[in-house]
Amino acid sequence: MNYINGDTIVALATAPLPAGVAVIRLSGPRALEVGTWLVPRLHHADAGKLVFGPIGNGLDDGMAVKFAAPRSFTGEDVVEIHTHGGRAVVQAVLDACTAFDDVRQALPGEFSRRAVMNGKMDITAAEGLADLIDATTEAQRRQALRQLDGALGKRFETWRTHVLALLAQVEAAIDFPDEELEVLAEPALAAGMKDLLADLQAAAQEKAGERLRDGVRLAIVGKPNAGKSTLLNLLAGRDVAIVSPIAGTTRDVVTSTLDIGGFPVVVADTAGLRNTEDAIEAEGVKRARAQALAADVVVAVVDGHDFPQALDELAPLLVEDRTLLVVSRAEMFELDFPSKHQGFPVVAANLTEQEALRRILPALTNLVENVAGGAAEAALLTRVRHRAAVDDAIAHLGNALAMVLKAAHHGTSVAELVAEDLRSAANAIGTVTGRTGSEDVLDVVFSSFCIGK
Ligand SMILES: Nc1nc2c(ncn2[C@@H]2O[C@H](COP(=O)(O)OP(=O)(O)OP(=O)(O)O)[C@@H](O)[C@H]2O)c(=O)[nH]1
Ligand SMILES: [Mg+2]
Repeated sequence: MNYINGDTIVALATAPLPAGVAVIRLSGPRALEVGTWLVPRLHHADAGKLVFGPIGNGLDDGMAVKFAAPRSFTGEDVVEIHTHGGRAVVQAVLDACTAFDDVRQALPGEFSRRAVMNGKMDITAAEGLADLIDATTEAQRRQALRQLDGALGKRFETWRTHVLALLAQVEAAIDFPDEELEVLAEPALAAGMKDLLADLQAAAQEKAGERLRDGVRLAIVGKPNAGKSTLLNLLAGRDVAIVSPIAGTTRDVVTSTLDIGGFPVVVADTAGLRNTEDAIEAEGVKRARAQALAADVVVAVVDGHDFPQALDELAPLLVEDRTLLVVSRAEMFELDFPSKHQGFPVVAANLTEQEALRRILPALTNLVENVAGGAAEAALLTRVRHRAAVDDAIAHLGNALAMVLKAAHHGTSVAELVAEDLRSAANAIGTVTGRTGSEDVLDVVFSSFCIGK
């Protein structure tokens, strides 16, 4: 099925059934008519005011509210019907709605898509809304809410306005061919392009927004029997991985998504690193190294008896500002371990005791904050889509700048080409908010949303 904007759409907007209450949302030209047919008391109700009454011809008793276009979430006429959250109840109401001509089940993200089409919000805000619904940690919630409030959209709009201002300067050169070279040689033009390029390049370097949305990747590595799986279970608060005194227990990568200091972290426990004849274990060791290399944060677990010599072998996997050393079996030693080793923070603990968390968690939260911190306060790029658009704009703007600089030297007539690249840069940036671009962009963005959003 395709998105057809003239249709009236209907879907369950609340959680999977059965539930205490279900909210069914109708939006489109026939929403008021269908809603009023189902709940006649809506007829004389004020917009935005709940009315109580029978629903359909004896389908259920419940409440309903109407919003008249354009003052609604989607910008169209909208009716929301609150029923009891039983599967049969909801199905009966949906069936009653879709029995009307031109009323159909909503497609994924179609309510949000219509809100964007009708100018109620831009695409980044709709993405923020989807992220807010999916947010599982406090920092994710803050980032999503900022994006929903339009902070990221504003950032992209500022960039676009900047490109359009540059474009206006270049178009002046096209309009007055005699002065073309002088206009292009205007220092403010190249300087403006360089500034914007630097801004976009800095944004393309940001990883925190995406990490916060998708989860920081943390790998636990170390030699066999060091206590890696014990640490994962300690962090998770349950038995995620098998723990045993036999070296080589963990062979596969075992992951668990946890909330560490308000940040979502995908923790990967890995096979102990050693040379082994066992083909399966060897594959596990290979995967462990790959995990560590791809990780944002590495936790190296070292048995106190092997500290610090066991670290020599791990050295290639340990990165400055991204590594925590955890010394296990610390209870077997009288003397304290140093708090730093080769610049890496060290936490020594008995990993079989809950108490160890008190020292490990703050140290881990620090590292995770290095990766994803700040994202909740600033309007950072949160999706590959955003980064791809910025990269695209950088390429076009870079071309334009190169031509402007060359024009001054070689005196070739390039204003048209420069303008073309600037237009492409503006378009690339505009696709992120939906200011430019085709409906295909909307299709791609909203198809990953849930039905009812
Ligand atoms: N006394 C003590 N025992 C620990 C500590 N940490 C882990 N152990 C024990 O050490 C053994 C090995 O722990 P695991 O967590 O399975 O070790 P691992 O690093 O995952 O080992 P592999 O999966 O084989 O690479 C288990 O018997 C744990 O209970 C600690 O801090 N103190
Ligand atoms: Mg293990």
